[in-house]
Amino acid sequence: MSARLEIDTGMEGFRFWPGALSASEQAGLLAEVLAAEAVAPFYRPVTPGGRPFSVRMTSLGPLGWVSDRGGYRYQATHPGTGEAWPPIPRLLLDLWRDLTGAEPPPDACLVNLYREGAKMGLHQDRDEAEMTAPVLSVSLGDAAMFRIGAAGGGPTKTFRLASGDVCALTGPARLARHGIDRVIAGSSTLVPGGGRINLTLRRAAPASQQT
Ligand code: MD6
Ligand code: FE
Repeated sequence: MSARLEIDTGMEGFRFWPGALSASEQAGLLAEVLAAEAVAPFYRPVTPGGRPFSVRMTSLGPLGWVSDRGGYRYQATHPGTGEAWPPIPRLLLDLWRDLTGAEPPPDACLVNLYREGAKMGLHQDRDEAEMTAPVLSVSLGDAAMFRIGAAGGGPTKTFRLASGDVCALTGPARLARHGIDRVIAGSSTLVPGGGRINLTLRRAAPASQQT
């Protein structure tokens, strides 16, 4: 296990641990995600307005985030197969506990797959019942330019997220606006077929609810 050293982002509540996952941890986590893909295949959701995302998505855990004509929500089953989502890998649950210390543990892990040209517009993560719980993000594969700014608007900052980097939106940054401007194709060989995978751990159901 590599050291998990936090750096100062200059933004209160935006926490960043570059290189938190060792090469073997990254490879092990990727293998679990690719195995889960057999049960919960990546698919391209559409926005409530009907526009397809350029990012492919799936989820792990009791709940998964979905978007369709009906809006954004968390649900217990994959929208394509109707099956329950595969479990959240142990490494991620341990990472959540070690880095955030937050209780209860996460009950949803959104998995984003960025192939060539995919990006994600500025957004807020606000579909969770517990908006005081952090959102913890793990990056695998190609590096990406992550843009983040205050919830209310104003200037943004850009951070390069590389494979094995972990960051979190907590406290005053929990509702920060953020997105992925671009992925730097070919900057990593980790993901078969190229690209970037981002995993975000959340607490989607109320803390009082058993998961
Ligand atoms: C991504 N990340 O890195 C998109 N959300 O592909 C997110 O949308 C995100 O990095 C909440 C907290 C941290 C994040
Ligand atoms: Fe987000």
